[in-house]
Amino acid sequence: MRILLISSNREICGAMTPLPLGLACVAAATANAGFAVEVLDLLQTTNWVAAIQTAVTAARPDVIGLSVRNIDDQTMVNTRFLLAPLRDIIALCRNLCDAPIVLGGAGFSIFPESALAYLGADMGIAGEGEAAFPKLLSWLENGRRSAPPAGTYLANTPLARQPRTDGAGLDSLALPPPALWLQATLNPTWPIPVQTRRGCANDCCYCSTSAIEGRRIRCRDTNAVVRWLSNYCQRGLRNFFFVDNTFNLPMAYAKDLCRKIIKARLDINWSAIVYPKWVDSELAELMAKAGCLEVGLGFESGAEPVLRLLNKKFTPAEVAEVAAMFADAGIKRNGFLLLGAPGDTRETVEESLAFAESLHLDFLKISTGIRIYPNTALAARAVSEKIIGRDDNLLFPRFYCVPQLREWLPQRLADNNKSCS
Ligand code: B12
Repeated sequence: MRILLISSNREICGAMTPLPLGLACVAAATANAGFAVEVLDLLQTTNWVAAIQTAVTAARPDVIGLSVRNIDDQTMVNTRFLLAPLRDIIALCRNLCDAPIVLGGAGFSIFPESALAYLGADMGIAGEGEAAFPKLLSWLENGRRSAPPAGTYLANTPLARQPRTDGAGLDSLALPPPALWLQATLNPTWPIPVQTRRGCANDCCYCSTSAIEGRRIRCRDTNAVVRWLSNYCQRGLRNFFFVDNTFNLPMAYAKDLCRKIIKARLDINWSAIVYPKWVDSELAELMAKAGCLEVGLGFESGAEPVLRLLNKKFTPAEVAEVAAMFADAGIKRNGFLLLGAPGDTRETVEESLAFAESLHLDFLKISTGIRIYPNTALAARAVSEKIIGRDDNLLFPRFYCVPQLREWLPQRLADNNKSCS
């Protein structure tokens, strides 16, 4: 069977542009299972229509796999819904060939039923695709004679929510070599995404990660990660982004990884996302020595009662300690605030803004309102507070914001900007 895998994301965000690592992982696993695979990344093309026409004509696919990453930009004011252009991609594929279209990816995993219905594809897989996609291909190849493999959602077929399909340890899943997914014309400023762990058990009340990666933390062998990184270095690529939800957890694993990167003298630069607790100065220093230039610190609030309602396990004092450790190690800190969260009042918002300022961060992103994802504690709260209805289709972005702050927050933040300029 010939398989064409298309990454549909066309959102370029400067030096942070996310190359499609997930699709590349699925491609590597599919090729290893004996299928003929071609990968098309629409980010790395200038004319997506021509690129799809050329790829479909050349590959003559029996199945097309399409990754669905972004649903929207998670911004409450003037929200951008990013799924509509995918309908055009699917329509074009349908015009060019009869291959069934299979969806997968982070955005799809959060909304399998509603994304499948909205996009009008044939089927989809929620969760990780390395094991599930080749199984689905074999099922299609064998004429769909048995029940579809676990984890599959079929169009127009009401199914119970499918079980997660990620039983395997990460070391049994292939890592994609550069040639499989990076074109020769790759923009050298875009970091190569690296994933060393999956799963997060922190249960922040609004977060969708457990729908995408599960709650169980699974780690890849650090030697394999270092070998993988050095493959990219050999191609002259030295700029990476660790896409792990929390680079610092488990801390012993993070230290081991940094030590091995240092020992291998890879001479790389990278950024990572850090949970602002469970960091010590040894870890911050090891990260700096291993090439970390910048960390994202999603502390979201500076007010203890709000942090508790968000189900954060840290206090503002711990965030300040962690921020200082990274500054001392020479690592830049990007902070994130989510205002209008459960429990927020004008006073807690002022507290959070003052707290963020006290950290002397290198960059601060302030969001107002929190994107509501299905099956989260925040969604249940939003239903009970009548911010959303029980049956609202959350594929179409809805935001939690304390009603009394909805009007005031944008004005307050505009004042903040004025006083900064
Ligand atoms: C790291 C990250 C970033 C980094 C990316 C850095 C980089 N260079 O790659 C940064 C900070 C830049 C970023 C930015 C944004 N992000 Co982001 N990001 C993530 C994060 C934490 C990890 C993504 C990742 O790389 N995973 C690793 C790979 C291996 O996994 P994967 O892609 O999911 O692939 C697996 C499966 O999904 C599946 N699969 C994938 N493709 C396919 C295809 C088929 C056919 C099949 C069968 C299976 C399959 O198999 C793969 C392997 O198991 C996710 C949350 C999460 N835990 O997933 C959010 C996430 C993807 N981001 C999200 C968003 C919204 C954004 C932004 C729009 C935020 C903003 N307002 O700026 C931007 C968009 C950027 C852009 N231009 O597209 C949302 C998307 C959902 C939504 N509401 O749209 C997520 C899910 C977070 C969330 N809120 O839930 N992001």
